[in-house]
Amino acid sequence: MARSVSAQLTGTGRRFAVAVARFNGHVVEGLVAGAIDCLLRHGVKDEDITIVRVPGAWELPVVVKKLAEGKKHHAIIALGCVIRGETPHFDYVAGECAKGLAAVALQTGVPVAMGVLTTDTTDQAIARAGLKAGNKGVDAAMAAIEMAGVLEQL
Ligand code: INI
Repeated sequence: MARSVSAQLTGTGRRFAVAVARFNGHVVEGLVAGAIDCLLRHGVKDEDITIVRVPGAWELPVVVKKLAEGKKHHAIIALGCVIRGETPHFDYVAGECAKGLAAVALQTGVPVAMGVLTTDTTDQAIARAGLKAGNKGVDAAMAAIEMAGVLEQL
């Protein structure tokens, strides 16, 4: 019979880091609240969560890399918000952030959950940070919990 690998959605006994971009903080703090609440409700202890704040989404990859290389966390959650309407260099900031986060996960083998909103408008961002369209911070935390469990089994 085929071997099937899938994870229980429990964070019990696991450690997570949350890297948070301060830019667009009014949106990002909704993502942080959602992610932390999700981790706690899935059994992660408060003292097993490390939160690191950086200026903007551009700075997330280097900090996530340092955290991943430290090998103290089972997964890392990156949270931020890049809004196209407010920046002519949206594509650079959002693109390099996403590429950098993906590269860190591949280079280190530590899962990095992508909780960086990239939207056209502030309203779209607010909607995805706990208002009308769910909370991308919760989604990222769930992905981090699942990936920690999957990797443990491989
Ligand atoms: N950083 C963001 O996280 N979101 C943005 O929308 C944004 N805009 O609009 O420019 C942004 N810029 C700052 C950038 O991430 C760096 O912090 C800055 O360039 C300093 O290196």
